[in-house]
Order: sequence, then C-alpha cells, then structure tokens
Amino acid sequence: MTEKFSFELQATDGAARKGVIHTPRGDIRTPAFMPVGTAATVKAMMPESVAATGADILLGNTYHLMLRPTAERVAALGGLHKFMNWQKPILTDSGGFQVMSLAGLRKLTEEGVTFSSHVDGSKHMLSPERSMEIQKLLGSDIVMCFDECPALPATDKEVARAMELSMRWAVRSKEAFGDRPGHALFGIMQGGVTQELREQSARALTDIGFDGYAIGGLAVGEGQEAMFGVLDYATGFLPEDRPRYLMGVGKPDDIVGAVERGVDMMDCVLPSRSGRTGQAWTRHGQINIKNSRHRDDPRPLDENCGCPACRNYSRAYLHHVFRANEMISGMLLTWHNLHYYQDLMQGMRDAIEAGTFKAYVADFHAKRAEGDI
Ligand code: PRF
Ligand code: ZN
Repeated sequence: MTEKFSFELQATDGAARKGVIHTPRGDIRTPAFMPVGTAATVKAMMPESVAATGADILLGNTYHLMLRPTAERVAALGGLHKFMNWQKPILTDSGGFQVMSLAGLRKLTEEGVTFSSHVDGSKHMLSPERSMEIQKLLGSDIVMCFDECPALPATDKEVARAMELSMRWAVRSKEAFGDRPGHALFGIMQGGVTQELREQSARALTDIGFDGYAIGGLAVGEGQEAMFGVLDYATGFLPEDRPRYLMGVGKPDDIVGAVERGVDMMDCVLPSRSGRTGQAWTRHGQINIKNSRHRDDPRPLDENCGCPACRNYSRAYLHHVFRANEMISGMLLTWHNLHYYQDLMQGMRDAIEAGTFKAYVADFHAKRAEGDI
C-alpha cells in the first residue's frame, strides 16, 4: 500500500483514459463510478454488498453529515470510514451544491453561505474554511473545494459571478486544507456552458494546483448535447496527469459519453435512487419492474448479469415484491443497478486497455437500440 495519493495513467484510446488512483486506503480503478452514500449509507445496501458490486470508492456529503449526526460526532466515533463500516476510499462533496438544492432560507456572501437546515430549520454556516474542517473531521480521502454551482436558469453574468467566486473560494479551500499527505484536494471548474468561462476557471485552478480536477456546473438541466459540447473542450483545459471528475453524472449513456471525452470519475444517485422506485438499468436499456408485463415472467432482469438479483430471482418475483412494498425490492434492484454500473466501468476500462473502446461504445448503443426483449 502506497502512503501517498497519486494518479497513474495506464492507457488511452482516443480521448478515453484508463488508470489507477493510488491512496493509502486502496486503489481506485478509473474510469470509476462512485455510488452515493449521502447519509453514511448507500441506501438499501450493506457496505460489503457495495464492495461486491465492484465499487472502489464511495461519495459522502458534507451538507447532510454536518446537520445529522454532525461532523464532530462522526469524528469522536472514529471517523466516517469506521462509523459506516467502509474501509475503502471516500470522496466527500463540499456542501455548497447541496445547500443550494436542499436547504431552506439561504444567504450567500463573499464569506460563505448561511442557511437553514432541511431537517429541522436550524441555522448553519458553510465557508471554504468550515467545509475543509468538516471534511477533515469526517476523515475524507478526497476532499472537494467549496464552490458555488448556480441554479438554472442563470444569466451569463450570474454564471460568471459564480465561477469567479468559486475560484476565490478555491484559493481559500487550498489554504485551509493545508498539507495532508495521503489525502487529496480536488478543485472544481465552473462556468456553465460558456467556453471562455470554462477556460478561465481551468486556468485559475491549475495555477493554484490541485491533486485532481472536477467539472462542476453540468447535468443541471442543460441537456446531454450541451453537456457533451462542454466536455468536448473542458477536459482539454485540464492537466493530463491528474484525475478528472464529472460531478453528479449520470445515466449510462451520459457516463459512456463522458468517458469518451476524457473523464475519469463520476458519481450519481441514479442507480441507487431508481432502484428504490422500481427502475432497473441493463445493457438493453431501462426496465420498469412495476409494469404488469413482468407478472408471469420467469426470466431474470438480465440473463448476462452476475448480480444476486439476476442469479436468484425472476422478473415475476421482483415485480411482486415491488408491488407488495417489500423492502427486498429496493435492495435487489439497487444491487442490480450498482452491479450494472460497475460492469459498465469494467467493460470500458478493459476496452480502453485493449484499444477497442470505439467498438465497445458502438456495441453499447446497439444493445440499447434493440431494447428489452
Ligand atoms: N459542485 C459541487 N457538487 C456538485 C456539483 C457542482 O457543481 C454538481 C453539478 N452537477 C453535482 N454535485 N460541489
Ligand atoms: Zn443483475
């Protein structure tokens, strides 16, 4: 086990990259998909089951954990890894994005943001310094800078203002993070769908210097075409020898498109959240297990999937337990979805290594076009 944080780029195929992030808590194979464990749990999954799907790293949230159970309490109990029984790496988001989407009354200043909790209405403050402190208390392996992601619709002026503020906050985040061997700090690019702003943001971040670079401010309602349009140039503004993380993405076709454009890491609630609402993701697209067409179907969700839901249960059973509101429904569908996402990442890593990524992507789209049969 290396004691340092480092990124090893192992192969490229077009713009797509395969590599490994080495951390004291273990390696993260890239392109990596990070399941979301917002409140110190990947909902409906035991940590050992999350690991069994092939996940090397989880995402946790500053915003949720500072409100409940509080970062100080997690620290007193030995840190987030021990608290939630996950010993592999954890990346924590910095809180600003969640404040903007979840908190009640908010007030944004140069200093930071004050807001009222969505849990009990209590008042709180987040700033670059406080976000770094919380992520340190949690024991996060990959810490994210405190940024502002403007809510859409936003004017060009508003997007520019938020990007510039985020870059000043990035300086303060780096200063407050300090020197913590074995832990990484990632900068977050903002700038909406404007190329000049993205370039300015990338330059500001690379001048400061980070262990990795995130692309924020996308997947906020601009649509896939616009998002890919930004990725077409944005990854090129970032250093080749650092991991690139696209925040909050996405559906399987978003993920494949992002990897095609040079992204190394992603996270999304989609596989876990949609598992709890009866949606399964497979090579052939989306399956709605609620649909009565599955009522008498003895086949698994996907005969080529090695997950426990597909090895041991029929569509008819999954349909029944969903309709009957049984907890195993969310458990099995979440497991399947996370397993499918990790299979997809492994398939892309193998294809990049073999130099067959283009064919892999073509096959991915062809299978989805066939649909669920
Ligand atoms: N910033 C942060 N977290 C995020 C985002 C962002 O822009 C997004 C945008 N898709 C998701 N999560 N800090
Ligand atoms: Zn499965």
